[in-house]
Amino acid sequence: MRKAKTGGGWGSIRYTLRKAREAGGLWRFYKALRSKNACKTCAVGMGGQRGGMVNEGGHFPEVCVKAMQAMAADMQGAVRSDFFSTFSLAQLQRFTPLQLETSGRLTEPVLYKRGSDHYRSVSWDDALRMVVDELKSLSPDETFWYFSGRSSNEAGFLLQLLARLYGTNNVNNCSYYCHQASGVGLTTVTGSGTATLVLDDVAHADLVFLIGGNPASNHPRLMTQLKNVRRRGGKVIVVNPVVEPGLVNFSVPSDLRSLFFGSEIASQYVQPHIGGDLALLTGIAKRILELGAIDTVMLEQHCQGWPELRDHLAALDWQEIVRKSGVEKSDIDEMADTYAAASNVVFAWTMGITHHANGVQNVQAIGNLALLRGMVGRPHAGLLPIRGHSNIQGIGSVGVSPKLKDAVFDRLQEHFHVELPTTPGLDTLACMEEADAGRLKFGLCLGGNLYGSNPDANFAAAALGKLKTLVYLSTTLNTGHAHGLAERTLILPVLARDEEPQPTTQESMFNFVRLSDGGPSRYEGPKSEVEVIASLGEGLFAEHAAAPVPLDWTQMRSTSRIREAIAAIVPGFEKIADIDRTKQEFQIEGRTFHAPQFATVDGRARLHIHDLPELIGENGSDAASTPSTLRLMTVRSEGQFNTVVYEEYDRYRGQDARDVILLHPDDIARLGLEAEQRVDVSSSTGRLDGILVRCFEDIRAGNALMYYPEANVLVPRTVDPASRTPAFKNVTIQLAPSAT
Ligand SMILES: Nc1nc2c(c(=O)[nH]1)N[C@H]1C(S)=C(S)[C@@H](COP(=O)(O)OP(=O)(O)OC[C@H]3O[C@@H](n4cnc5c(=O)[nH]c(N)nc54)[C@H](O)[C@@H]3O)O[C@H]1N2
Ligand SMILES: Nc1nc2c(c(=O)[nH]1)N[C@H]1C(S)=C(S)[C@@H](COP(=O)(O)OP(=O)(O)OC[C@H]3O[C@@H](n4cnc5c(=O)[nH]c(N)nc54)[C@H](O)[C@@H]3O)O[C@H]1N2
Ligand SMILES: [Mo]
Repeated sequence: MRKAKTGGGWGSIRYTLRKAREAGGLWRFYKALRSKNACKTCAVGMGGQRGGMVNEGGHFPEVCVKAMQAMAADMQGAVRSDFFSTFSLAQLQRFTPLQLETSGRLTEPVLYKRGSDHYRSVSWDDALRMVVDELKSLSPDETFWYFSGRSSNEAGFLLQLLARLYGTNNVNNCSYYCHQASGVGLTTVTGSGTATLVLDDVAHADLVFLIGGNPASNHPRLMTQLKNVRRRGGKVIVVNPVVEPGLVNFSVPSDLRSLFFGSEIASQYVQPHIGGDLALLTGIAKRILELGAIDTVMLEQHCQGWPELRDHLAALDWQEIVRKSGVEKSDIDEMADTYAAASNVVFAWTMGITHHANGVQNVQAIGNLALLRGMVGRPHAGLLPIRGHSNIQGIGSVGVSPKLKDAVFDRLQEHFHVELPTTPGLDTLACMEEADAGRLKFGLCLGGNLYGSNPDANFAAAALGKLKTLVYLSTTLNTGHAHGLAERTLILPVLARDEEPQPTTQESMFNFVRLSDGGPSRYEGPKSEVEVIASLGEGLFAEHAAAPVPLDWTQMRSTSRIREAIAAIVPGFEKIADIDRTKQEFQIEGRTFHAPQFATVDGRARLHIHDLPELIGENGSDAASTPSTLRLMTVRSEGQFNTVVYEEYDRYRGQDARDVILLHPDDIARLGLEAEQRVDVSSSTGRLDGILVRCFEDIRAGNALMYYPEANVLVPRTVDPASRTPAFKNVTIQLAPSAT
């Protein structure tokens, strides 16, 4: 398959027309996309009260093939009424993620009991009673509650409240497999865990560092901003072991000049080794210090730790930096020169930074670099973690984490006159490990695919299999509904955001809260997430003599009542109380730093010092390392959304299959392999046989690329100790020719 020469462009437009046909016609599809609902895909922030395809700066049209994919999937038609009686579990297990996703929207609760061949339908009443009875029979810390990032603030808030009032803090979300390192890292830098800037700041940047992300596929709307930076005469430095075609050139479909002629994106493209970022970022910082291009007022008056960082940088050895980053000194110098000459600099990053055993340190090193030149704490510059799911940030803000912020904890108790548990809650991987140890009995997942997103897929299936009861609130089927089933697994069908009967809210990665109107339900059967949760609350607490709770769960069926509670409880969310009446979407107070006054106790930002880690597999840093060791990253293709694979091919990287490993021609030769040959890939955790070797010049030699989620069999449960984020991007692997 030929690799795309540019990202976006006519390919995206052709794709749009195809998706529109699938969704029942162009006009119906356009109306759905333009409805006043926050976009369902990533967290760049689109839609809401200004209508779909409008960004936070009010710009229209913002087109994105991913939004179309997600919308077409929600409009695809209901699952056939005989689907679950026709296909046995064994057959579902052989379905690809695409076949599961396109089986149709779920419309009735279904139950699988171990020993039987099929899921069977159950009534809503029976399903809800089953969950309530099970919870009543367990002790709260035998349960866990996992949240994906597509649900609303209202559903997120209500479910975490339910879990805590029930008595457990085992409340967590997919962020622990995603941007947790950003949240923890940023908090140690600015005192606040999210982006320090707003969209308008990006619109004034003259330099963007884009580190460890592939927004051409995963955040296409951000590409417009990058194109604009270049058009204004600014620069974009991309740091990525892989040359992603869409980051070299991208045709923004909504811009005619860009559509016809393409837009150059990267002005400098730097390819470190996987895991080389900390050394590289530290190297740029050292060079900035050597150039004297530092903001002394910022460092001396508004930061803690400057003398220590200055001495540390000065003492570092260039050879060590070059060796541990894999980047030549001349390239580091060029990056530093560009940085020193720029006035408004934005640092943006994604999973190439967080999916490492030193993810938090990576984020801190980005913080250091930005603070060195005073690029945090003023307009038109700052730190920008490019978030994943459309409402993952909101879910975290409203309390979906094992430990609540002190203010939220206190106000929750006060507001509802309740006492919340103080036992420590488990993060996502810890829940899996406790389940595996047989200490958890029950899990409830508000969306997502906990099985498919986990490292060590075989372990994940075994761990979930030890639960007595697993409950999914889902819109469509995914691999988690076929693998890793508990003794009893229940799937409850829910409405998508734009089918909600009442308004809901979402938060973008720029800390902007949007109002979604909802809309008519497309199918008979699914219920709104809030309704399901409130029903569980009514059942669980109504006659729960042991723990009488004064909260009226029937009132909690109203999203506006829930918003009143969020406004009273979550700092910065006061304006959410009457957002459905005012229609005033808003920026959350206290998170954007346009002045050098930070959210730390003394108002100063923090600088951090790190030892530079060895690249894995080199210098004996890793027990498994041999001359044939490679570093493996597991990433998304152009045609997938997390564990949901919409297309088997990857248009940008020119791949027509997913059971492939992309290797640099030098590595293919070094290992005595040939392109198109099948190999067995093994790691300390697992093995995948019969994987096709693909010659891929765009990857830095010494590193390999495979697709998530299939490659999760190989990913060990190694986590960043500071954030508990797994090292999905840095796996030591060995290859051997397949026997057949
Ligand atoms: N279409 C679509 N959009 C999505 C998603 C999706 O699956 N599909 N997922 C959403 C979610 S939840 C998230 S978190 C984001 C994910 O968005 P990304 O983080 O862009 O997604 P990944 O495919 O994981 O790609 C990470 C990039 O990091 C690079 N990389 C790997 N290892 C390293 C390293 O050590 N250093 C550096 N500097 N780079 C490295 C890879 O080459 C790749 O280009 O996208 C969100 N948006
Ligand atoms: N190897 C490897 N593993 C990874 C990653 C990686 O890069 N490499 N990335 C990690 C990252 S960044 C993330 S965020 C996780 C993803 O982890 P998750 O968020 O758990 O997984 P998704 O695949 O996004 O979940 C998709 C499912 O959500 C359901 N869904 C969709 N819309 C809705 C809705 O409106 N409401 C409800 N209730 N359900 C809905 C559908 O059933 C769909 O099948 O995976 C992580 N795992
Ligand atoms: Mo994510």
